[in-house]
Amino acid sequence: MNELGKLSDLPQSYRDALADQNLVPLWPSLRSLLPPTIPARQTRPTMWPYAAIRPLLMQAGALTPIEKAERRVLVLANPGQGLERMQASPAIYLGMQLLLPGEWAPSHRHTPNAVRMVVEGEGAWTTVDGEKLPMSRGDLILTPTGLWHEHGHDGSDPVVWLDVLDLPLVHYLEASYHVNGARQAVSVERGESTHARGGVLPTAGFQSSASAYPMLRYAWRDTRAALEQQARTQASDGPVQVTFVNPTTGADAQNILGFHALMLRPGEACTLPARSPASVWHVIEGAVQVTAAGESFEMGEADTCCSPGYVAIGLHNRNADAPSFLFIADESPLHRKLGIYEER
Ligand code: GTQ
Repeated sequence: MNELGKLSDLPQSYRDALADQNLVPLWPSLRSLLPPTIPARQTRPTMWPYAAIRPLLMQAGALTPIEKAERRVLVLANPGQGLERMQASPAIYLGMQLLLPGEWAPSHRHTPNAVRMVVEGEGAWTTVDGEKLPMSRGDLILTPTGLWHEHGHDGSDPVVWLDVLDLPLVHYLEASYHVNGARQAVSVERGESTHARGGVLPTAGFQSSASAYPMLRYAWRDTRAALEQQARTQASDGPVQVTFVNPTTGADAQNILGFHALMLRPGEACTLPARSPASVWHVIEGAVQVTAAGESFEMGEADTCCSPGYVAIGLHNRNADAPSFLFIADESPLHRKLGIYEER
């Protein structure tokens, strides 16, 4: 490839004259902005073992009362991006949030979209847009952009969940802000919304569903049953995977990040093709070896890892006699909407 001129090839007086006018020559940076064949990625394959997070999160519970935190979260930061940037990948923020019995994380709404993947504990709930959603291990709770949400806990043991937000992207767009609100009046108790089951909707008005986000809670019991059902009917030539979608439109559940659940049959191993979006992998049940960009992680329940885009992902169910289940978050809706989605 043609060697391009460097900044140091230019006389200092010329560089100073450019800078004075807020001008920059392109050619010294052209190859790093548009590298050959494959993008440069700062996202480093990284694993965050739950056994390491949990004691530090419980310490945060003792050190910082909820009133002093609003959201008591340890952020899973990618060292390749720099810890201070608090991002797992270009568009994905991950946090492990702790709520202790009796605590309340007050109502607010913000521009970034969030979801919660419940990791541990019973008795907590999130109220989203007046709908009180119970939180149990493996449940996926949506808090889409602009919707009021608050968290509470009526149980007796700590509750922990994984927050997944598109905060890094929205922040990069200079569009990230929040608004605080009063405690919400609950209009729908215990997550029993009319959209609680995919495929059956209230007849009245179903063609013009008022809500852009008709389904806010995806119970793990139902997701797991869907995976097991698919495993029975799908030939065993690849892992069984489902995508969390908006039941009214069939589109991705949220606009920017995609969410999926994957089941590996007992002992199953596979390689997923290299895809352009970065991704996050979280073990809901079982034990899985995840391999990405030359790194291998032995992941047990509640462990989380991430991978940059454009690399193949190897998965190996370490249980020989039981299935394993993963929750996946990725940047695929964003890549598809931007027209940059690729599989290699
Ligand atoms: O629970 O609303 O991890 O607003 C980061 C920002 C959680 C939340 C986070 C948030 C929340």
